[in-house]
Amino acid sequence: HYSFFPHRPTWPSSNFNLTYAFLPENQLTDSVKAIFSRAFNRWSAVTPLTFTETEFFYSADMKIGFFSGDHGDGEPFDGVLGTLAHAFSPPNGRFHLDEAENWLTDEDVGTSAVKLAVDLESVAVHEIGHLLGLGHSSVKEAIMFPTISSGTKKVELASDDIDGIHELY
Ligand code: TQI
Ligand code: ZN
Ligand code: ZN
Repeated sequence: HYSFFPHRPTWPSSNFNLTYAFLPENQLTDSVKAIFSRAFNRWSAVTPLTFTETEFFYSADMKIGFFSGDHGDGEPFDGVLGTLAHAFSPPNGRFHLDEAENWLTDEDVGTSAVKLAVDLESVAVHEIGHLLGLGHSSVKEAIMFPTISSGTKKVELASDDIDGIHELY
């Protein structure tokens, strides 16, 4: 079953049209940005929320960046595997990914790297759930279930995820 953060934080109804931006220093390719866009679309399809990319990092509601090790928020990344990414509860908007992971993007499908790789879109759909206020779920099919196998793609919201997000928005 789905869960929420303590005190059930959400984005306010005055701000359902949310913006997101990528850390400029990361210089992500359009195909990597498209993966995040698809992940946001999974959630906008089932909520009144919209997500629009902006180039203005500092004023964006949600800020996406790849970092390695200690990056100043008290939650250092740990190299390959372990923690892959983290996102904070609303209305914080920070979504950080561990630069050290072997991120699986559209280009790498079928590569031998698949074994230790982590599917970027799957992690993005999960972390966006956190950005919107969902905690973890006990339902193993749910995107918000706190385990994913290396190299696995899991991007479809389960009915449990949808029930949870409908309680918030
Ligand atoms: N990062 C954890 C996560 O996002 C960080 C975390 C632990 C957390 N407890 C939390 C975030 C409570 C918010 C609320 O769950 S992770 C998975 C999964 C991680 C794990 O790197 O371990 C995914 C990131 F679900 F597969 F285990 C993405 Cl998809
Ligand atoms: Zn961080
Ligand atoms: Zn999680």
